[in-house]
Amino acid sequence: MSAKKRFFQQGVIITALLAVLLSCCCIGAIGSELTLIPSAETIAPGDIFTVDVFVAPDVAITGMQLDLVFDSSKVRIEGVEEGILFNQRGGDSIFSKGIIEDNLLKDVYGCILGGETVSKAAIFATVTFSLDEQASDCLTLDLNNVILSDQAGNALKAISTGIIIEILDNSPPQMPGDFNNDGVVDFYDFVWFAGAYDSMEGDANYEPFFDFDKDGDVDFYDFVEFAALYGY
Ligand SMILES: [Ca+2]
Ligand SMILES: [Ca+2]
Repeated sequence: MSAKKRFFQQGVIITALLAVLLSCCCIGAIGSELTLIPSAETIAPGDIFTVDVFVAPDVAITGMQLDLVFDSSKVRIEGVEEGILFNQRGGDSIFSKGIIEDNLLKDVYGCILGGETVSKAAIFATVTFSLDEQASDCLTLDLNNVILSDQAGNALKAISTGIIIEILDNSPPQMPGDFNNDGVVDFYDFVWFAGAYDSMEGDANYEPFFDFDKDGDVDFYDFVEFAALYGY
């Protein structure tokens, strides 16, 4: 291979590497990412659960605010707590839990006192919800009006993603053993049964329909009765 050809090939490789590096830089410049992280993948009517607002800053930030959009016919907000985002370095911060208006938790904000900044990803706030006893289908949560700011008070780009959480149907089974009411007693029902195994009356995971012999607990004797229904 001639020196000229080798030089040309090296040039092509360097150009390609620069293009990849530049595209990576551009991805990083999209903005800080906000993600909602629920404490459970699925929830059942009456459940209390939490949702973390997780922030991954792409530049150093000193404050932020947001609104959380929820369906007040399905959930009620029980509390809002500050996460460690703005005091992860040991400094002081101020935090406002926001105001609840219809389907909106409005103006949750926080910032670091004393001009410090943070750039390490962490939880900004944790919201505790209780799901209504009549809630069904699914629950959608979204972030709105998100503003992040730097040390000088400039607004920074942020992208946020909402979530949809499945709501389990815990109405009593129409047919013994068919806990999810889909017409068959199969592995999915077994998973439900397993979740209640070893529970007693008064426990959060106890339901009378798992307690086949009605003696106040869900144990091996109930499993034997459930197993006899399996496959029907
Ligand atoms: Ca079933
Ligand atoms: Ca029992």
